Amino acid sequence: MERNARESGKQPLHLYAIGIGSNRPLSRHLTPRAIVHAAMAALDLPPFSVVARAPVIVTAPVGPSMRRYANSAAIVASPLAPEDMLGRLQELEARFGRRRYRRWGARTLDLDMLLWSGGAVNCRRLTIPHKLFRTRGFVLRPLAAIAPRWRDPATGFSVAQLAARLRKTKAVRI
Ligand code: A4P
Ligand code: MG
Repeated sequence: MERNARESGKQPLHLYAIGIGSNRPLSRHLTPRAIVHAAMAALDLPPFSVVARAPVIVTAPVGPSMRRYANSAAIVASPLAPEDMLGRLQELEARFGRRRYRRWGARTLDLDMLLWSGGAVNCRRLTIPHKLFRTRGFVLRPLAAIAPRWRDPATGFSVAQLAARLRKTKAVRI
């Protein structure tokens, strides 16, 4: 694919599974759900394009924040390499009013790279697959709706299998 892309003068496209979350409104109209939809629209403009979008779900907060979240996921194609992608996603978060006060604090928009078509990345600023995505229903439920067969390079399990395993663990705990 890369060679064909070079011959045609086009850059090769990578695929990213992006987790989207919001639990702080920006205004009366820009509720968390509306912010998630607006973020999806922004992810469909160059240098990105949306290949698949999951429904938006409402989830109970994990961590210190008390507010419920709107969560979703999208499969995004882009020529950007992971580190450049991180920079562009953080710019997008800032455009949607994101301020970083404390880890896991309430936020207008959180965009996490869950998986990418190139496998694993481990550097100071970036870990892909996202280090917590296997243990989180608010990530796996929407992701399983659009990419059930995408395999986690670390465990070999598909997203659908990871979601089923998580459901079982939760059922046992209850
Ligand atoms: N970073 C490393 N790997 C990645 C990656 N794969 N994608 C670094 C994106 N960023 C990555 O992230 C902190 C740093 O992680 C970044 O500067 C980047 O260099 P952040 O977005 O600034 O901070 P954060 O989101 O508070 O931290 P973190 O660890 O990403 O938290 P999570 O995992 O995003 O969890 N409950 C519900 N129901 N729904 C939610 O969406 N989200 C969180 C936040 C907690 N509870 C939640 C939800
Ligand atoms: Mg984050």
